[in-house]
Amino acid sequence: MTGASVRVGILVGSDSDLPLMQEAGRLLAEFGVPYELTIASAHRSPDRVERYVAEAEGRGIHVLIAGAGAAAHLAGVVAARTALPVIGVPLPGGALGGMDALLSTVQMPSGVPVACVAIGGARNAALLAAQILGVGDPALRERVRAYKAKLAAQVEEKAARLASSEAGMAPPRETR
Ligand code: RP5
Repeated sequence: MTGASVRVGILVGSDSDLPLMQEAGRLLAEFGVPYELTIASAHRSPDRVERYVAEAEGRGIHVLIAGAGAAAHLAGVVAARTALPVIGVPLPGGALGGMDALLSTVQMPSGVPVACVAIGGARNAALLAAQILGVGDPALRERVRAYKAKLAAQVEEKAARLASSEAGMAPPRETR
């Protein structure tokens, strides 16, 4: 999804991050949030990152999502260059299974916040972006509310299914 009305810019450090981070795009599309996805590496192409971030606000982007693995400095570098909210997604795949990316993303110095989601948490990043945009967009906020209501309904349904199965039966009184 691209165009003049893009509201969320998703950056990934490498094309190897795409399969996971495309999930964020899919969820934004479900919410009807125009987004774009591009590759820009804090280490391999710092000029491209800087250029993208410098232009983002002027292009109407309101939230930036940065997904990277290993020594994941992308979200922090983006946050250093903008007053827009930045959501970092630490990605697994490095030798440390994402712990490296998690710590690199979350441990920002005071004054330069990154809203860091869980390792591989691309969907939550999209959801958080939608919630941020929803502050000024009641219709979008309603769509987020409906999404959460659907999650709750799914839990109710699963609990009901479990309760009506043998495994979900209350244990006999004497074993409690
Ligand atoms: C990071 O290094 C990228 O975000 C990616 O997760 C990781 C490995 O990149 P490639 O070597 O697969 O391009 O900068």
